[in-house]
Amino acid sequence: MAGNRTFTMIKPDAVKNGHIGAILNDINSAGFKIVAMKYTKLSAEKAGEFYAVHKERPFYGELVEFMSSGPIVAAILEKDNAVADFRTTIGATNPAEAAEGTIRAKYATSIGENAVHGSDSDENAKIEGDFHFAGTETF
Ligand code: FUP
Repeated sequence: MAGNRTFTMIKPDAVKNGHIGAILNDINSAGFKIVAMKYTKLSAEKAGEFYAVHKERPFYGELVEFMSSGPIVAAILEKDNAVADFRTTIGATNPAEAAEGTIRAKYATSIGENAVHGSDSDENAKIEGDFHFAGTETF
């Protein structure tokens, strides 16, 4: 059965470009409830740990540098079928391929600086949410 929680980050590009409010509004309009949220900044070490699965990929160094370059908004979201529905809401990794109206189509600038993260499985949603939030910060 599909789980009802996913994890997201509003990435440094979208924060810097002033899109936090618009993106949170899109998230709420798509039917997601925010059950945890914080405005924070990842150290290079923490960003490297978060994206360790991509360690061997050619873009890993740039990805870690970018994700630790400025503040982010991290959040846990709740909705039926959260992981799949949120990936539909954000659109394809490459904003040039993201469907019209999706968050990445509207706010992302490139495949590397693509405005938002969305977990790709229920298992990773749990791991990623636990990476950023204590149980006492989740409601
Ligand atoms: P997604 O699940 O859509 O976030 O995409 P991936 O897990 O494939 O990639 C994670 C992050 O790596 C992307 F958000 C941006 C970065 N990336 C690149 O910089 N270049 C690529 O070719 C692919 C991904």
